[in-house]
Amino acid sequence: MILRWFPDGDDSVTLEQIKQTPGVSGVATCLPKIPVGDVWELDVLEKLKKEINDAGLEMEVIESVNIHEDIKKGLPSRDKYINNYIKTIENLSKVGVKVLCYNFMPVIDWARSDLAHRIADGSSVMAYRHDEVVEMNPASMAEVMKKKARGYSLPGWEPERLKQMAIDIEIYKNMSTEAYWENMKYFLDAVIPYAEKYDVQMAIHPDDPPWPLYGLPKVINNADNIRKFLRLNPSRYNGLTLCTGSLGADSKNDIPAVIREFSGEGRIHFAHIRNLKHLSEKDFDESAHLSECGDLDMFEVVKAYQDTDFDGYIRPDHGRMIWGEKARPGYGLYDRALGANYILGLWEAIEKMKK
Ligand SMILES: [Mn+2]
Repeated sequence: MILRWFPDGDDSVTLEQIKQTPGVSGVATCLPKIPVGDVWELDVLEKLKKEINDAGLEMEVIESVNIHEDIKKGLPSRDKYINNYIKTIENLSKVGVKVLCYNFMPVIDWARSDLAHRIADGSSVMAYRHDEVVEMNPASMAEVMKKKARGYSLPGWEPERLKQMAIDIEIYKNMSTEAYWENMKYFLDAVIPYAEKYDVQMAIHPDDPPWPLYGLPKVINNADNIRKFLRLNPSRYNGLTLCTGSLGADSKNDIPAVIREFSGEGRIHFAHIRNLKHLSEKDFDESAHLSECGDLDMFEVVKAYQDTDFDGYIRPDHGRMIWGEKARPGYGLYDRALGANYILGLWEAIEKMKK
């Protein structure tokens, strides 16, 4: 069990607090200041590892090393960025990283219409209202995201990414989904042999939300497409970050069944566990982790992992903002600590019931 943590003072949650959270042994972290496409140098990684290890925590998962848009667009310059990515994997391996979480979403990373939506119990959550998102354009959504981020950087909404947004969207509008899949395969076939060589498991995060926006392709969004993705490169090092909240935003996705299938095949390396409440087909509020607070049955989620002998990393995903905490949206300490211990409680109960 790990928690996501952001370095360089860009997180209200301290490593000391994470260390004191029962059952949590490490963090999933990142280096958002490094421009997308650049190599993550060894000395920077060693320094980060030392800070985390000195706090008594492990740094075995990186979330995320973002993919340069030229790779997704299939431009000739992609080879340079792919070589940089491979060099980063080598350096991550040298500091003991086991899992690399990334996503292959074009232009826009995850999207919400509100980052602090008040719900009935007085807490606030991240919310998605499809009509509002469609009415916005990516640039105005970027403004909304920035305004409501309480001064923290939002992963996936890095400033250098926003500048290119409008230009890139036009390029993707003229690209077929099949061409997009081919660009993904080109990346995987180049990178996965090195992931194997350096023993770093690649773990793609599903698209969030799991449906197309602004005419951009969304591809990691249901069981069929995940199967297609895993077949692009059959190595076990070509695996998944299975995010219950991202895939679960589409209520047609049977999350426990998806976990059973892909965890059973040893292809899930990192589990993101969170819950959400649907208001209509494409409108939802994120919720507390507890089954009764959302639409996902967390007992079935945890049981699916356990029945398939899952031995990868788990983290509670976004939490609500509760108890007056002021933190990066989705990444306060309190609700994620509750989520982590709820998941660990389910895990212990299911494990002992089996014996
Ligand atoms: Mn997630």
